[in-house]
Amino acid sequence: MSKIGEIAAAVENGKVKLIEELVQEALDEGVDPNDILENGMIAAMAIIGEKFQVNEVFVPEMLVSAKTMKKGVEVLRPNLKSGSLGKMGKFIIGTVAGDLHDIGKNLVALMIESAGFEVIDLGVDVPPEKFVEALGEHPDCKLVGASSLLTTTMVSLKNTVDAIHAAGYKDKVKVMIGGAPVTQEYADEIGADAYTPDAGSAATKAIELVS
Ligand code: B1M
Repeated sequence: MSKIGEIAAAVENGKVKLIEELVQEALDEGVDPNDILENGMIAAMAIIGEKFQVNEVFVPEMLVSAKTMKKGVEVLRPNLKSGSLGKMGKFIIGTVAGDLHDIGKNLVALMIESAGFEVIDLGVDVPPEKFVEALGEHPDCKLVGASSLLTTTMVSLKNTVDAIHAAGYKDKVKVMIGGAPVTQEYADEIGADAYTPDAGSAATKAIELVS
């Protein structure tokens, strides 16, 4: 099995103790960190999602896979970074109210940071008013990112955009949204400024929005 295959299998099977060593070995062998992320870890999480849908795995297994992926990303982190911290300005990010998924949000945060932004991460299950509060604490911040992984929490994206606009930030702050069930169409419908499908394109879009 290839190294990437071994990494994917470790995430899929929740081999928390093995993952750091495997990722380090792959890096030492010169495997591209983006390849490890996309074709190893993200691909494995997609398989876990499919298995969950057909009752082949359950929440505890999803949790262990998530924990494994997080450990793997920590080893990758220094290899994915490139930009100099904060030169592009601030970026407030969070997973919206009612939603506890944070792997995608963390990857977006990592890529945004790599693009040179200072990231203010509000965590998961973030109510709209907390996004607004953070903007009050960081008046120089021009970008907010909100993530949703559940169809049931997409409405929280709308509530977040509405709250930011109602607080008077419509012309000062751009809101970017994303997450597996989110689409460009939905972004247009709720008045978000941008939708991007993945972490890499989120970083590119963030740069575009402040340039
Ligand atoms: Co959950 N879960 N989960 N889960 N989970 C999904 C999302 C699901 C699709 C699985 C399935 O049924 N196939 C399904 C949602 C179905 C739906 O809404 N239609 C689901 C469900 C149902 C649930 C629960 C309700 C299960 C239950 O309790 N019965 C529950 C809800 C809890 C809650 O949030 N209130 C739940 C719980 C969990 C765990 C806690 C066990 C765990 C999360 C652990 C954690 O995050 N710390 C978990 C996991 C791991 C998953 C799957 C398997 C993997 C998610 C993931 O990390 N993917 C997921 C299945 C799947 O996604 N295929 C599933 C890897 C990650 C890199 O991708 O997050 O999509 P993703 O991020 C991508 C892009 O979406 C994008 O960039 C990222 C990287 O390129 N992106 C953005 C994300 N945010 C962005 C923001 C942007 C731009 C791009 O701009 C700001």
